[in-house]
Amino acid sequence: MERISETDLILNDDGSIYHLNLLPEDISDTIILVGDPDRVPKVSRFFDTIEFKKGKREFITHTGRIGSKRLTVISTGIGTDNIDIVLNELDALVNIDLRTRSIHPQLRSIDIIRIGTSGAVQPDIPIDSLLISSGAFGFDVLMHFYEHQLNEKDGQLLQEFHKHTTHSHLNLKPYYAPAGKKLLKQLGNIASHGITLTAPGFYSPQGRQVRAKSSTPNLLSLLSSFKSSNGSLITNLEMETAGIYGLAACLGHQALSFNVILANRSTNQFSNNPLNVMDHFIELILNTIAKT
Ligand code: R1P
Repeated sequence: MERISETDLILNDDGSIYHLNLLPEDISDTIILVGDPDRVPKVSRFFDTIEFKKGKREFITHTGRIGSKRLTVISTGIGTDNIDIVLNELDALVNIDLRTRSIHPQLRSIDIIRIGTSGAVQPDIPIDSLLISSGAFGFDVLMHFYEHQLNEKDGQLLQEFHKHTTHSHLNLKPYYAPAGKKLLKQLGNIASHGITLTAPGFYSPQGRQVRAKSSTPNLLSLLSSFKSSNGSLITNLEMETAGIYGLAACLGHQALSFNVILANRSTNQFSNNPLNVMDHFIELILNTIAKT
């Protein structure tokens, strides 16, 4: 039985996992991830009971129940660098015996569901709508540090997108990761589907121009003009989904990302009521999860 070292897997004095500050019993098999720590109580207020609350840094956790369904909501903060921490530490909580530092002989799979905000890149996607990522391209580098495989269809999609981006002078090697099939089937009928682009920043990496000059002023049109040979389009931009999908697949977990579309980058519209819109979709998604 291989023992994972103290520096590979860091634990706190109480035996909890380093950043999330959680013990295995603190989390359920269904995890809701949100970016904003203030969104955690906005999710858990729909729980019938809350049994557990803890936080460290940007990682706030509430666990409770809706009916008999046990749910955990955790904030990740912004970006796929944080996703690396959250996904690896969640997996350690379910698949590693933290006392012996050995991998459980029987691996468990958990459901990881993101509820985040996002900007659409196609002009016909309405603001204040909900969109499910059927898959995500990553412009960040996270998944280049992990071994991960794509099926032939997804591999071809990635190749087509990579070729498309070489038309710009962006010297990037994008990666692709699909949504978890089981979750897409269970929860996929409450919104339309699209391909998400996960960006490694908020401003120029998402085509915004404020003061710093962008190297790629045509980024939005480069993304919105991509059409795969089977007709798939890039629908929206955010900062976590590709990392969540890629690492969940590596670790044998299911992941699905819901994007609340607050902005349309093509028509330059922004939601008049972002908090109420988010509340509405949190309730819809939780009710759908509770029925599974
Ligand atoms: C940027 O403002 C943040 O908002 C989006 C992006 O992915 C990024 O994390 O998601 P959240 O609203 O879930 O944080």
